[in-house]
Amino acid sequence: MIFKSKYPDLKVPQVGIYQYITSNPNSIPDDKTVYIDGITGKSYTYGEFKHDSKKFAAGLQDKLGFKRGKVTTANPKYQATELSYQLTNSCASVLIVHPQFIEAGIKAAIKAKIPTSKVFLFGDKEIKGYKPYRFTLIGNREIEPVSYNPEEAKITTVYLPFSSGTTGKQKGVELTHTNIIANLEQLINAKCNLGPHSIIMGILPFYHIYSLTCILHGTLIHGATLVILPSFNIETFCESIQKYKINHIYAVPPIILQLVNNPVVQNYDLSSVNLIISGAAPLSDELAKRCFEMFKIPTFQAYGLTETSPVLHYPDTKDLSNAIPGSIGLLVPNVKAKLLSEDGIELGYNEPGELWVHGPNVMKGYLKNKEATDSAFDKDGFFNTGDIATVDEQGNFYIVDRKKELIKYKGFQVAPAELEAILLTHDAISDAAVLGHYSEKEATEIPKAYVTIKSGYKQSQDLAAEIKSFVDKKVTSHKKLRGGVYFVDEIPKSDSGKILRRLLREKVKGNIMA
Ligand code: 4UV
Repeated sequence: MIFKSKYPDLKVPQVGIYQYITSNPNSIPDDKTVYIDGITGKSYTYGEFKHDSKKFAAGLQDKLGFKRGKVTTANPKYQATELSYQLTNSCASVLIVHPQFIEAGIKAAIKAKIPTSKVFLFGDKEIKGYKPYRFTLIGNREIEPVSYNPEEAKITTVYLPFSSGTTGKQKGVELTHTNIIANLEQLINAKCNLGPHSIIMGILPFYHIYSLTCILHGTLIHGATLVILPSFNIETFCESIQKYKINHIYAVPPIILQLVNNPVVQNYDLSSVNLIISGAAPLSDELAKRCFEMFKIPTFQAYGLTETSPVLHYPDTKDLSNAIPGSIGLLVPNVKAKLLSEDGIELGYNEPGELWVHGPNVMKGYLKNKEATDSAFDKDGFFNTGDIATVDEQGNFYIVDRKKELIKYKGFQVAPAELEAILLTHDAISDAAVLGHYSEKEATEIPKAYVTIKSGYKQSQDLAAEIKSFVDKKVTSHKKLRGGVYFVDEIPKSDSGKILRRLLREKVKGNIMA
């Protein structure tokens, strides 16, 4: 059966993203603070945000000849090879990089054939001849935003985040103006209790869709204030909550684990917080309950994917007595879903099946990848999430398993195919597969490699350690083989050469030679 959102359908404004986020539905005055740097306390008003974005747009147009198109956001901690893959794949012509990661940025730009004159820095300082974008790319005039007619808004890509989808390497996800605007409207109309009263914690990375839509754009359309921290440190996190009286936290499960386990938390007053939303990876019931018991902060899950802009499910946070621990909440407005059995049969209530969804927030497709796009959708336009879910009679959904290859380390995507390709370049390895294993201790999955080795090589702890370090040096921190490297006799494959991951998982259970 097809499950429909319980909320009334809504009409999505068909305009450009800038017009939408500055449409000011809550009549916020220009001098209200929108962003606060949680470390320095420096703040920006709604008025400054608008003027600066228009000047930046003028700079991009006047100095670099930018036309309408798309923006891709990348993990600032990427190694050069990872970044150059994304730069090349997205046909990037300019790179703005954090000064801390300038070495990798320059190497990646050279590999992706971006001239060094088009590499700029965040921040205020010039380093090695590379200039801050703020000094060079901010125009002297304010440009009026490009206006989009409804058809253009629907088909023009505005953001290009990367995701591995159900299989293979990372792919550019084409999200249109309408996709993002639809998702913000869906969030507002799904009884999310956010508004001008909200002071939101900005700890999650803005290059990831969760933060890009819900936090960065969400703050603007709700008329809220966002306190931004550069990285997670439990003391700074709690100090900022206390200092700025943060009342809404978007989190991932390992942050909640730190809150309940780290004794330093007791030194701070967290009483301003009235809701924690956890997403990007499964949150155990037990952890959510402990957080509520210890701090009296209601802690619930939401769910979504990069490909769905991202939010698909959200709990009823206006009336939390309706929200169910363990559930990811209700379908947001305008979204239809179906749950399919292994044989493609549509299932009913309380039957676990693969979750397929349909809605205005679902991506246009994967950039320059028709094959992956075609296989992500069925003939009725439903998109395959690759997750296994159930739904109860009240419309609450639960994620019970994941069918796709993806591993989530602390909410970050790890594509097994990418690590497998690196493993196969090691001299000793004849075949390899990477699986995710759940670590209760860290409240996250961790990637573990299984390898077969070529004749002439001997299985040993040293070789396993050397292979681990070989991979870890080539990837950003969240992709490291934290679960270790294990030797197996064979990687089970289908006739077409696809790794049979479930079978491998069964085979290695309690039977591993390391
Ligand atoms: O593509 P992605 O990296 O996207 C995300 C999105 C996270 C969101 C989205 C909307 C929210 O409101 C929110 O709070 C968080 O992470 O990875 C998508 C995959 O992550 C897993 C699932 O396997 C998706 O296909 N995932 C995301 N949220 C959950 C989850 C969850 N609550 N429980 C279990 N798995």
